[in-house]
Amino acid sequence: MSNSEFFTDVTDQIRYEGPGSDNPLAFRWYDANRVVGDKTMAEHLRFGVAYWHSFASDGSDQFGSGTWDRPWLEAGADPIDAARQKMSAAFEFFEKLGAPYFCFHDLDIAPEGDTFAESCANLDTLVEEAAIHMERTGVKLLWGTANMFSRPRFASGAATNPDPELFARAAAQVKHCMDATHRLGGANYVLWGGREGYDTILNTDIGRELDQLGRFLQMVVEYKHQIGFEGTILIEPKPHEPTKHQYDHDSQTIAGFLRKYDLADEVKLNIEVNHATLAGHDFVHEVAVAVDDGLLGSIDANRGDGRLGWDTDQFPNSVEEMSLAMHEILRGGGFATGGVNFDAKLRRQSIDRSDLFHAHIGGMDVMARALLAAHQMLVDGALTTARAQRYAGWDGELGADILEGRVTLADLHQRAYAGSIDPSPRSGRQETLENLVNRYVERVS
Ligand code: XUL
Ligand code: CO
Repeated sequence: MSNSEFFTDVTDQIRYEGPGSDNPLAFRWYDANRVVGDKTMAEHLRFGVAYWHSFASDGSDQFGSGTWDRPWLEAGADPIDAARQKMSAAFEFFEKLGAPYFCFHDLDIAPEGDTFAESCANLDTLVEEAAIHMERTGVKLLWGTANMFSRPRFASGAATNPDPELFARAAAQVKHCMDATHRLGGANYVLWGGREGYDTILNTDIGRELDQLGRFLQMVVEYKHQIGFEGTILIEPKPHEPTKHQYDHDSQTIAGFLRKYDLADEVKLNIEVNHATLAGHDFVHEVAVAVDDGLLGSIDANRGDGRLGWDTDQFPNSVEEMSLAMHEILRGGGFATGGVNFDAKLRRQSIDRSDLFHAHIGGMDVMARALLAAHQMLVDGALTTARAQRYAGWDGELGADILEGRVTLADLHQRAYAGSIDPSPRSGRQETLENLVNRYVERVS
């Protein structure tokens, strides 16, 4: 089926066998063609595999070298040949998994050259190679992005760098990566501000840096229109790591930033589960804020570890957590150009190539189950009705008078004073609702 054979333990495409199956290399919940509401599971979830964690990394961490069996990364090969091998492995995997999309950073797919021009030429070469694989397999690009955080030149940031030449170098890289994404028909273009923040306020002018970031993003939007790119520009929130403080802290912070720089109609969010955790939020909070503000774009599905304060990027395994998030996503109308990208990596001890399959199958099944639970909750109005009842007063005369500016503080004082305002508390019913959610999660079938 593919033109490479790195994943010899998996001979055929992973299939749906249903919840009763004990086959670890089969889907138990993700049934691509199953219709849920008005779309198939595949159309709802739009799964993407992250090139960086699965194909460009070897399992190394700050304390030790790589552990994973990744023959396509072995040293010695010419860098372009090695990148081609890596790409063959990636597309073999996408095809066997049945993943409809992938995501990449420029540096994941092509080696850097000695000059910027050489790096651009390398990327162009591998983009043409990707186009051939995509044509052959039908796998599509969910999003592309530029890596502007790994190399020493970006130590003080990209757009927020104190040196305008660094800003210019970053702008050039983004332009080239947007061209690559456009060439491959990408559904979105992502900007994660890896080092767009600071390590110490002692040397930092926050006002200037935010203005630089705002202008950078405006240039990205202008260029998108110039080349006719129809995908969505997405910003990915994260509160810290690698910098102590990152400007794209969380959904609400970015919403304010986008309004300040007149970008709210042009840019949406790519929300990552563990970045929400690091910001001190539940993932569902970040998603709900985006949905209510019309800013939901896409998600990076992973999880953190409750006892570790860093970005562990583990594959998702909580149906409950994802059901709540999917409920908000569906409430907002579902994904348009976005999808579910597994920005998740294997543990360092999961050294086998086939572990990549087990990880993605598990993640896809969790998301599929969550979709089913969320859909049913929404159809039954389990949470939406309870919410509507809780706020019903705001749909009445008093609520409308307040929100539409027909009454003042003094008017309300007068009404309360006269006794016509006399609120009585009602239960928030948290435990009842928690039990209700659990029932949906349990009963999904
Ligand atoms: C880093 C992270 C990135 C972005 C793309 O925490 O999530 O991989 O998703 O640059
Ligand atoms: Co991410």
